[in-house]
Amino acid sequence: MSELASLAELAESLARKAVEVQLERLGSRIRVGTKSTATDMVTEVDHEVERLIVDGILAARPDDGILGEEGADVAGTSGHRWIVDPIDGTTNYLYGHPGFAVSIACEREGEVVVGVVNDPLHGELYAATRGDGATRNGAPIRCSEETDIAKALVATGFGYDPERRREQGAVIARVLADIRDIRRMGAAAVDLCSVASGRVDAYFERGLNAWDLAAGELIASEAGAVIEAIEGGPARAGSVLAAPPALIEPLRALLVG
Ligand code: LIP
Repeated sequence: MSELASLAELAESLARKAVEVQLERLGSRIRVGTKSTATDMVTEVDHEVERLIVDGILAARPDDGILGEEGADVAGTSGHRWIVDPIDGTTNYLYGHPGFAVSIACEREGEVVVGVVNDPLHGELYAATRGDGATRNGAPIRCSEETDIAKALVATGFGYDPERRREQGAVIARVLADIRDIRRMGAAAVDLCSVASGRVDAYFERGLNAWDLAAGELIASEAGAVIEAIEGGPARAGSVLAAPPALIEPLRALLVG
């Protein structure tokens, strides 16, 4: 088995175990805390799932590095680093609302080469290996071929900080009349997989972290989407725009206005 295939196999098996715990604890009484603001929630299940994934990675690959949303920070010596979001869409998880997932990516020498996003309530496991395309539940997926921005269904998200939300709301008010409609799912990893499968035509958001994006960006790009920063140039955690080639510039023009 190639190294990429064994990394993909490990990511997929951990993502399956992770959603078993998510579903087991869904709707049960769980401890909840807050992070950056009173609405930026973290649960004991976020921590439990992250621990499960970290233990699984170190058991299989003890020299790898790990970066996790809930604090995992392992340097590693192998040149490989895993980027983990145990529950992307924690607010949805707490409400039992569809649109949460586990997101696991593996970087080799700084480049993401494997990505898995497992969305339990939709029963969808998305996966990609760099250069090998993207799949949903094992079947190949491709992004939308929409070319008309006025007919584009666009996903986006909002931060937890009130000032940032005010700015993000103003952007929506500005672009809404020039696109088909907006979708707000509540989890960047799920949004990027929606772009990858053509469930939406495009996605953009500011102010995210590497763990929200790493796996989803590889899946969307392997499905044919272009992933860049909203202002242009390579995508970065603080600014991401994902769309089929024909929609990138028209959507950028609306967003940077
Ligand atoms: C979420 C992101 C989402 C964003 C939310 C939140 P979390 O991550 O995936 O795109 O709009 O505000 O940041 O906090 O659920 O891991």
